Amino acid sequence: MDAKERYFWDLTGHLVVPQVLGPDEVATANEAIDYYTRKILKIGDADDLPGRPDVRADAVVRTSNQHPYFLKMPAPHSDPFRKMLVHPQIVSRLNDMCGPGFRLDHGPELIGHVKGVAGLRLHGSGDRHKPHVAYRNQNGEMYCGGVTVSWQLSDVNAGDGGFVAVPGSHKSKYIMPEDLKYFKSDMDVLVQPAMQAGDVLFFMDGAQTHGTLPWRAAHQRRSILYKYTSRTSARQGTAEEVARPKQYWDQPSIAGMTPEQLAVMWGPYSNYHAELPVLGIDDQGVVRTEEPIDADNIWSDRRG
Ligand SMILES: O=C(O)CCC(=O)C(=O)O
Repeated sequence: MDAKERYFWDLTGHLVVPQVLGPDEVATANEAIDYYTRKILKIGDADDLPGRPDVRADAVVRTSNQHPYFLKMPAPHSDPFRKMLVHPQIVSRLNDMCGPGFRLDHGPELIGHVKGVAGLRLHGSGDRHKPHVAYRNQNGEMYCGGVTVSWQLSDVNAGDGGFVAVPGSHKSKYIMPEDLKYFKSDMDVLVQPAMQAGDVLFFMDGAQTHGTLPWRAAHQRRSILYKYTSRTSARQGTAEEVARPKQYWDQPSIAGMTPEQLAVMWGPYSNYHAELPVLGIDDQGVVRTEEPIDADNIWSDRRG
């Protein structure tokens, strides 16, 4: 990362690096997505596939970030996505952004919106405060718990829609107004970066307020998103799957435990919903399990 990039990243919470992939590399990755799409449509029922990709007519408009299809496809189809995973242009920047030892937490996922597909409301920016994805800068060293790297495999022109952010919101001290969250007012603070196929977008996923505008262009959006974290952040992905005490510990360690004891035996992951018990203390001073607040479920109130 050079001084200009560092300044822009720290100031805004996102960064576009132009032309990381050449036209041939973009074409190869797009062919692999076409192959994947044909395969799914041949299977016919996307509901039967892990993660239930969102399919409209002849397009896969979104895959689940819990299921890294693009890393799993048989070679050579997975090759472009495995190269992207540790591309030198990504590694050099993530070493600065997240610190050495960064790792893939979940993804890669495809956002392949076609004209008219709805967006996703604004989210992130400390509501609720999530230390595992927050941004800090101390003694000139930056640290961000969650950075998403989004590879553009088709152009995104001004006004097309797609990724949108509130630059600087990772430093905001106030909760975002509801009108802004649901795009009822843009308050002149929203930016939808224009990008070309081959460009790469980095954004502070969780720290910066961001979301998705409905896709308005005639061509399909093709972004592949890799969700990285710093070494010790655990958001979801495999961490979520192995977090249950019976997976995370051996049987003798947890056999016969009370629900309260079991509550602290869950492995680390932070994008939990209602499944994870948390501990509280009741009026009598007794430790009890409580349901956590389901504050992360942005999908439950998706808006156009
Ligand atoms: O690229 C986009 O449309 C934004 C995706 C997003 O909101 C997310 O990955 O959390």
